Amino acid sequence: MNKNRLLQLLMAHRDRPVSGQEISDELQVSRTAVWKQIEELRKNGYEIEAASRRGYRLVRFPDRVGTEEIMLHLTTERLGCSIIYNDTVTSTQEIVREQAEKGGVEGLIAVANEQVEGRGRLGRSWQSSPEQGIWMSLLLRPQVPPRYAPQLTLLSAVALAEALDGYLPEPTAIKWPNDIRIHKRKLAGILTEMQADMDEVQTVIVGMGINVNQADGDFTGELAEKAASIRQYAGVRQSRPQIIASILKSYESWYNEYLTNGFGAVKAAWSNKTDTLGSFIQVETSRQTVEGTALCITDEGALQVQKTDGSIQTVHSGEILD
Ligand code: BT5
Repeated sequence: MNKNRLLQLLMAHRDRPVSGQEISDELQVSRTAVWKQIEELRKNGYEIEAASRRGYRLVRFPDRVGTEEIMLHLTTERLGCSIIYNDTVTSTQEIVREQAEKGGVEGLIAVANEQVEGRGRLGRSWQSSPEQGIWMSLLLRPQVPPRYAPQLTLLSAVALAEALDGYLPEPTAIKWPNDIRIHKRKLAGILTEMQADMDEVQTVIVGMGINVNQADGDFTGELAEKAASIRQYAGVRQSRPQIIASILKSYESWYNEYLTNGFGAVKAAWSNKTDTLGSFIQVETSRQTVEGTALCITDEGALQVQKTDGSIQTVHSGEILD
């Protein structure tokens, strides 16, 4: 018997118990097989209530981000079509890179419960402790010129921010290029890594790190002041597989829009959702620190800054100092 079909059935009837007979009719298996599978699910951490004679009711999911748990919530067509779950990895970026080299399909994702070498941009590290967050990488193969790669970074921020807003009492804001913040604290970060030849992008690996269930006191050191989790604002623990499904849904719809109609709608949505534009900022680039008012993003996804002398400088990558 396919365990997913049993889970899907229990999911669809979470408001009432489903009898063993009903399950066995629906899935065309014996009642003993149903009972065995229920036991198997319980072993995997699903809490299933068995009311005498009335049947089974799914009460609680395990807090796992395994393939099966994610698939239960998925409503996408392409993104998440292949899911690689590992309990502990160095970095999910590495898992997707290996798959990309072996010809992995667009939409493939790698998810881990813990990363021991989670990384941010420019060699920085990303704290990815077990159980508490979503550490996920997505493989894309967009057919666009390499100079458009920053557009995908901004697209990722829009898709992620929009999905996370569904779990929070107040909207998030994007800090250029791709930090998702609430009350100026970092809730999520995005790392976009690209492989390209002269005129076309081969693969883009989008890494997303989202703080989900950390409680007060779980962020230490520099993160104590800078980081936040969804739980801290929503007040209760959240289901990580459900959030993953929401992110992929939002991502798929923005990605389809981008591939069909170009960057226009993404640019508008990003500009609406950022708290960077209009502010006086200092951006550290690899060569210098640029100071001025953040004006807008260009059609290629770079940031335009108007300096105090009135001149305008375009910044392609860098870090805005707080
Ligand atoms: C980022 O870099 O924000 C990109 C983070 C991407 C993480 C994902 S997780 C899945 C995939 N696998 C990986 O190995 N990485 C990706 P950046 O803008 O450079 O920000 C890094 C800075 O954020 C650090 O220097 C810290 O100050 C801060 N930071 C580290 N861990 C954090 C956390 N859990 N929450 C909030 N801030 C954090």
